[in-house]
Amino acid sequence: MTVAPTAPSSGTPTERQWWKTSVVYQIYPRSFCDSNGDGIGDLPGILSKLDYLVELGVDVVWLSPFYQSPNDDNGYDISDYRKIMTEFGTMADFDELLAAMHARGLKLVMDLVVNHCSDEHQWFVEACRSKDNPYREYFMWQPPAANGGPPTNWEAAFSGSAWELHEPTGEYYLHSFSKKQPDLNWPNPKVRTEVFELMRFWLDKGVDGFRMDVINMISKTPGWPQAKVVKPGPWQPCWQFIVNGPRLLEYLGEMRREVLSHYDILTVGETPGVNPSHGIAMTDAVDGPLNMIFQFEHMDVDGRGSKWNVVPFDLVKFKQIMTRWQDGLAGRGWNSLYLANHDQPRPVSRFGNDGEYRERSAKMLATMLHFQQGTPYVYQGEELGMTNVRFASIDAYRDLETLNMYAEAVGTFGKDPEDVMSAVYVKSRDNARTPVQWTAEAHGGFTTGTPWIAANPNYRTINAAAATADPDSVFHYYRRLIALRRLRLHPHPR
Ligand code: TEU
Ligand code: CA
Repeated sequence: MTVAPTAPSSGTPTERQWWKTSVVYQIYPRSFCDSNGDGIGDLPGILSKLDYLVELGVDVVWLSPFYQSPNDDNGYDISDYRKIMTEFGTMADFDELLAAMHARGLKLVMDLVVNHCSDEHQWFVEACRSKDNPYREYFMWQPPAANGGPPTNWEAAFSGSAWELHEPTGEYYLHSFSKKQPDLNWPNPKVRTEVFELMRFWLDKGVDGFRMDVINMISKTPGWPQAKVVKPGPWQPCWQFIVNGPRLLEYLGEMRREVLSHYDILTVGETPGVNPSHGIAMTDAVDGPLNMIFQFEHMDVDGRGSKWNVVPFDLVKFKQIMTRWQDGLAGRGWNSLYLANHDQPRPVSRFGNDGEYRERSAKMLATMLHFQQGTPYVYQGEELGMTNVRFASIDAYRDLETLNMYAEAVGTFGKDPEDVMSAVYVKSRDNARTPVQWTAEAHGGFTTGTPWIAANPNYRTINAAAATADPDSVFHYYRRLIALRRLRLHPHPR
């Protein structure tokens, strides 16, 4: 399938492929900077820190979702794709932020979450009214199994069954994540049309691309097969059935024809469970629908079967994985380069040493990553060498993936709470979601109020104010690393 891109052909190849020579900075708005003292990060807070990002030298900012959401999964459960989340601000705040970014030469990439939406989205509210409602087939419904239970034994990524019974209409709906995140039914062309229209809404406002949440889950294995029993309990891992389905490239090709090829944008697909051959199919320089993808093989090196079954990470295996992706995509596709994001533990704690050698290992990891071929991603606070957190009690954690796992492990399977907490300390997504540490003041200067999640107590020594004042800090090392890449890749500096 060769789709001739109709992207604007102006500019030199490098300018047309600016996403290859850029460094992307990811912001998780909820934890970045709170401007109004309600303890929740917001769009004006981001606006106040743009000059910090310009000093760091990044080119693109990826914002995790800021659409209207009940925040069951902190914005990855969208109830209105064309409204700004109340806690984060207004559409006027967004327009001001986008203009301010562009005025500084920064591009803005949004998080497109369309494998699922929120159960509070109007589409799902309508779909639940009756089995023959026009929106019913926007979602994936199945009748109960013969025993009255869920259609398959599939486990949701956030624990429990991947099916929820909607009693009034007597059918189950699929939710790969939480039960408040019903999967959208991509085989329905009306769903694809709705998605393409919402993408154009934001692209026509001037945004510069999308990070596409679990985009390789939009095509699933048909026929609802049962998953192999590999662990105790009724629910079994089903990743093999929910990623890389038979129509994935068809849907992405349609998205490219209908939307992506008409704009000069960056597109990166988040694609768990892929190997380099998937990477080439999705990012092929000629007819790949996406610019690049996030693969997860190097994120799975310290978990056996599950992220929570922690094993020491194998450095040789880590190097083999990075090499396989470099060699696999060289001259064919394009790699994203990342060690951190809002779902992953802090790299300096996970792959380095967050004690005596914190700064040195943070610099080592950055060097290893930024000198590979691909587009590097810096996650908020990574440039400060921020570390994992260790809250004394599960009550201080906020992430539903963590809380659901703990409740199931301790409540259902009777596991020792201390053993479960030892996995939480190492792998909870909240390690990446404690407030960015701006100063040594209360809560790291993130808020003048009470933060929605406690700050890491080490903000007193690890913070942006100290780092930007110290020429030998991790921050200035990242700044020099990014500048060196720019020198090498952009013969004509900005
Ligand atoms: O994450 C998808 C994904 O693969 C997750 O299962 C992730 O690997 C896991 O949480 C790691 O522990 C995306 C978003 O990045 C995540 O924040 C969302 O919760 C999820 O999709 C559902 O939208
Ligand atoms: Ca706020």
